[in-house]
Amino acid sequence: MRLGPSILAGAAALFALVAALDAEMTDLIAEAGGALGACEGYQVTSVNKGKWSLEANLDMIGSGCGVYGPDIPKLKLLVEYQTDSRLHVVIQDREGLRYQVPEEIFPRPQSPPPDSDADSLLSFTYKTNPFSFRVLRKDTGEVLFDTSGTTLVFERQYLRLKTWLPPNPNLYGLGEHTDPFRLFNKNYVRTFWARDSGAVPYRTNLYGSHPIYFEHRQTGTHGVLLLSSNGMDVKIDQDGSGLHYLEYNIIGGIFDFYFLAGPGPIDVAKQYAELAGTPALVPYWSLGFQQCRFGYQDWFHVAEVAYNYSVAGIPLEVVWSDIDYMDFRRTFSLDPKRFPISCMQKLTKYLHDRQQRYIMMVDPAIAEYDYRPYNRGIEMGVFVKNSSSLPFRGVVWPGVTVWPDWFHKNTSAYWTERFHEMFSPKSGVDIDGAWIDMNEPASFCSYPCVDPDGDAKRQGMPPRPPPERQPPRKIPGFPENVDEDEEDQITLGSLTPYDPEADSLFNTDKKYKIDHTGDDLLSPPYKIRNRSPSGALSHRTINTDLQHANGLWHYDMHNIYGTTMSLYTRNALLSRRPGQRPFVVTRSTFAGAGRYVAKWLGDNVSRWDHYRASIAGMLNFASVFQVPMVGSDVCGFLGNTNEKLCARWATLGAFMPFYRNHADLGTRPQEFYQWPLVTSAAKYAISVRYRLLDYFYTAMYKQSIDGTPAINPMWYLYPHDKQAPGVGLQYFFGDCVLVSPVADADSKDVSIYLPEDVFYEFETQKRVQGNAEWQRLTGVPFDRIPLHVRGGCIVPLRTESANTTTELRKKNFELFVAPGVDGTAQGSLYLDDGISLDGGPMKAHVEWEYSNGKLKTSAVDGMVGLAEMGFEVEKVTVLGGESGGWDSDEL
Ligand SMILES: *[C@@H]1O[C@H](CO)[C@@H](O)[C@H](O)[C@H]1NC(C)=O
Ligand SMILES: *[C@@H]1O[C@H](CO)[C@@H](O)[C@H](O)[C@H]1NC(C)=O
Ligand SMILES: *[C@@H]1O[C@H](CO)[C@@H](O)[C@H](O)[C@H]1NC(C)=O
Ligand SMILES: *[C@@H]1O[C@H](CO)[C@@H](O)[C@H](O)[C@H]1NC(C)=O
Ligand SMILES: CC(=O)N[C@H]1CO[C@H](CO)[C@@H](O)[C@@H]1O
Repeated sequence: MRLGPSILAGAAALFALVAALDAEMTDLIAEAGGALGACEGYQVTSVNKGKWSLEANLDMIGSGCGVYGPDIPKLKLLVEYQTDSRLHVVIQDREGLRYQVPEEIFPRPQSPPPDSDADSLLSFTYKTNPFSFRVLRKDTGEVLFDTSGTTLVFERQYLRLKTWLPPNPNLYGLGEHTDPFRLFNKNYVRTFWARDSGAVPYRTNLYGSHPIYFEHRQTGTHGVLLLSSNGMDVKIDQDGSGLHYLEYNIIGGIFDFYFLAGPGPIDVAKQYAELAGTPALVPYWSLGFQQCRFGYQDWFHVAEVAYNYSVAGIPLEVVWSDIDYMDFRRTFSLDPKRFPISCMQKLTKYLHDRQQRYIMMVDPAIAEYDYRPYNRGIEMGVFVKNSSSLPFRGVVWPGVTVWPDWFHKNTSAYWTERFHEMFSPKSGVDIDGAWIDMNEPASFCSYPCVDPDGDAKRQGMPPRPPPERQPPRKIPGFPENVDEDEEDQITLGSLTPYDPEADSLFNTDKKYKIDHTGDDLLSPPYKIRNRSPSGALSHRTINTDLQHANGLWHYDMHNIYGTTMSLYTRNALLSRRPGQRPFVVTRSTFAGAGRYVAKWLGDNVSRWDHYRASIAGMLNFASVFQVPMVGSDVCGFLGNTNEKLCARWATLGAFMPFYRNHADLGTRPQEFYQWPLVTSAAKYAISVRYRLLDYFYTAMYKQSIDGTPAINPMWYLYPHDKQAPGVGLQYFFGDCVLVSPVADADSKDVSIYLPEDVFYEFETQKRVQGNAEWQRLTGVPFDRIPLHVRGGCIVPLRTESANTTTELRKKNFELFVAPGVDGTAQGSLYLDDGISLDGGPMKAHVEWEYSNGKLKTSAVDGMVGLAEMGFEVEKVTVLGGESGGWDSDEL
């Protein structure tokens, strides 16, 4: 959730804002070019070569150019061949006093020197005067990265480095953004600065920072990570002679590059996972369908949604509460009238008895108010402090707030204690997962935030409580109404004591020494294109000149605040239910966040272009950033959705990893049961999804093991296809099921691209020959989505769907065998208990191979077969019949 309250005023105002900001975005690139031309760069003055590494001193040529503040005259270059496919290149100050992304948040890979007969796929070459370098493919000499176009600029608050790109480069990644999956390669700037960014114009900065790109060529794919959390602009353009380039413009830190050799796209994905960390495997239930809304105003409302879903016969796995449940919007509190603890306990029991789950939102900002979460924070000293050593004050939903400093020694214990108290299964609300929002961190206080009290008042924070609670409704099966006047609170007496020593990772006295003497941390000379009215870095977040308890400055680590919160929240959930996989969904992420969290794409608008943009968003996170548990607010968040859009989105969302319908306060209700067409779309899509759920869970499992993507863009599976790199609206769910959503408003037609391969329509099982051409599908009903099974695949399915994943897990299996061009097919299935961190005592992993009309089954080493888990394959269908077409009763 969302923008400031003024935005809630209406969609019209919102779109006007978007248009105005768009208009400003014209001349992106030209500026300061002349002055930078005078920078002479650095020269190599000494070199020290090891077997697998190289160290060199770089000294500034001349007296420097001082374009955006003082230059740093003495640098150090470090080059390491870390594995056969990974090259590490660092350019930093010789003293080592500059900020680098802390190890705690991005653990560096252990890199034993490659053994003597290992060989690197990459090679590094450099020029000494002025210094520049290239990274090449060793076997072919193909240049992948080449900084010779401009001199290196390394100033205290501005770093520049540029690489040449091939003609019309295929670039992906560099998020978070809402632009096409294949990035623009002209007149394009990607800005990295986490901000609360609901419904923002395209081409602007969003909630998260993932400074990794994949570049795909017919000769191979490679990846480049610039490990930096500093604010930056990455400019992608063509120079006067038509040569493409990519240029980093960073306002601090160092150059810390990792080059990943591929050569296939999936190789690069796995190499990135090896570097950034493989994603946490999510609980099986979290793949079920979920419903949320800002505006479920009391506990009856929540229960009624769950009840109405079952009346409509639409499976619902999880129901969510947005900030409505809080007392005056204060994090870690319950509205005593609308969400009293005794009722919340009845609600969670009701849901759990029906095999359903409950998730609640948690914001990082803590209200400055006399209640335990604030008082404990003061006692434990955990809030971010200003230069007077007093908590920095800003404004969020509850009015004036302060923020946890994740790098304070006590914060992990503080945060876990909050979860123990508020969400204790015995005396609190027994949630099943946590939703963390506003963690860029967002503030409603406009920079400079000199009068937070006044600012809060002017914006009406906290908002008046909603109108009196509706009279309690009778919900069959739901506990009888409780005493209307009951105003109870969570009692703190019966807490399980929490042992803060249990998670000691950040519980250290480690202090960083970063030299920022003389730097302007609020308003650095180079202005990144932060999309805020004033452009100021600290606008609507906390001030960038604040120092965290471990000595790091917010200026440098702003972009990792949300990921640090993610890690703490995961730990807090782990300590509530030890041994069980936590489920945390976040808004702000940094490189490597997939190790802890799932991600929803933030505050989109109920519009067809946002429906389309959700595909690129998902592909970025799942296939490039290694945050595979990702999805959009199905049917759209801001503004009113409509029946056709919601029906299409219900079917599209079903083929994204994280599947949740969510709407904004004051918008029309959009639960899937609200319209017959949407009900039909949801029933169909959920039943297909659920039947495929173990197939997809297997894909998520593989990604958690070695980074093999669970969602694949077309070009990952067809890297030599010439058109695949530009296919942005079709993708593979797992690596076998091609999803080709109808993309245009109110249309029943879609052009789909099929590479040269065999496919089978999922519904009709009809064989379709792809011939590297676009085909027009017509008359796709609004409650259907075109799906194809790729030839060469064996897809395991549950024999039927179910109302919850608990019931689903009792069903048997059947196989779809989709013979490939050569008549063979393969597939696999992984099964475990779906909830334990280690998968539980018994795990099955089965592989199938089909050739010459015969099916062979084997169990993967160390795992059991299906029979041992109590399942069998009831039916095997070899796809390729001739009948079919869409349902004739068109909707
Ligand atoms: C549930 O269904 C009833 C009956 O159609 C309706 O009156 C009520 O508004 C619905 N509640 C919600 C939360 O959708
Ligand atoms: C799903 O079905 C099971 C078994 O019939 C039942 O116990 C459970 O209450 C149902 N849950 C929902 C949400 O309908
Ligand atoms: C940590 O919290 C304790 C109270 O629980 C407090 O006494 C101590 O000073 C805090 N530590 C720091 C470094 O603020
Ligand atoms: C620090 O914050 C306190 C409020 O917690 C405020 O009174 C004080 O003026 C602030 N100091 C500075 C230097 O901004
Ligand atoms: C801020 C924003 O626009 N967020 C999301 C809204 O729409 C698309 C599609 O759902 C997402 O990709 C955006 O990230």
